[in-house]
Amino acid sequence: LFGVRDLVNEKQMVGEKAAEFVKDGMIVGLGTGSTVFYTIQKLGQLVNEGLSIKAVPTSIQTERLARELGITLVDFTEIEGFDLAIDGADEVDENLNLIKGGGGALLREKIIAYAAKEFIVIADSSKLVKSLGTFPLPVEVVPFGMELTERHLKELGGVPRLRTIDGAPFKTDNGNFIFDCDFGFIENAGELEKAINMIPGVVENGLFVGMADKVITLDKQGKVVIRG
Ligand code: A5P
Repeated sequence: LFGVRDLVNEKQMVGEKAAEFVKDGMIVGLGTGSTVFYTIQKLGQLVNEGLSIKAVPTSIQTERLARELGITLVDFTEIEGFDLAIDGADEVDENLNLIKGGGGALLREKIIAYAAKEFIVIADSSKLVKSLGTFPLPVEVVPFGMELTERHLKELGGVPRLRTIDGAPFKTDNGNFIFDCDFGFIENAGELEKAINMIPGVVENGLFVGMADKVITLDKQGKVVIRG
């Protein structure tokens, strides 16, 4: 359907478009992943040319990249919130609800998106879906009692799989684990988001419901469009 080359190109197009929304003096939340990579690179270039922003990264990976590019990073004691947060997504539905967390950074991403006046999502065309749920929903859980947490996720109708890397459990930047959960097509994302978060042991899940203000993506002709 989509060539890998085309998707890379799409990621760059939407990623760089998002950088246009960043204005001088803004406090910006920087997302994680291969799409926002292009936004961060562009911001690095703009900062080099004189743009002045303060940023907070949503992952260790993004922190490294931003530092390399000379973007000023601040911590939470220095700010009260964000003018803007920009991030990718794993799925985006027609109501601009999202599944995120494919890269494992969902908790920090959600904390920052929640605190942002505006949350802009960037997505290549492979991310656009009618209903959420083909991409397994990432759920971050604390290690203590994770077998019980897994059971409760099953009781909600999910099929959880512990995320692993090189044969060992994948650890998030927060020292937690991730269950990638197949819930089939998700009919009521808002309800599921809340129900999952009611399970003790769950830290957060990758459903972002009603959070995205804008989604920057491409139309069928490959032109950048802004929804929302
Ligand atoms: C990271 O945990 C995710 O939420 C990412 O935002 C998401 O996986 C998008 O990543 P890509 O831009 O690499 O597809």
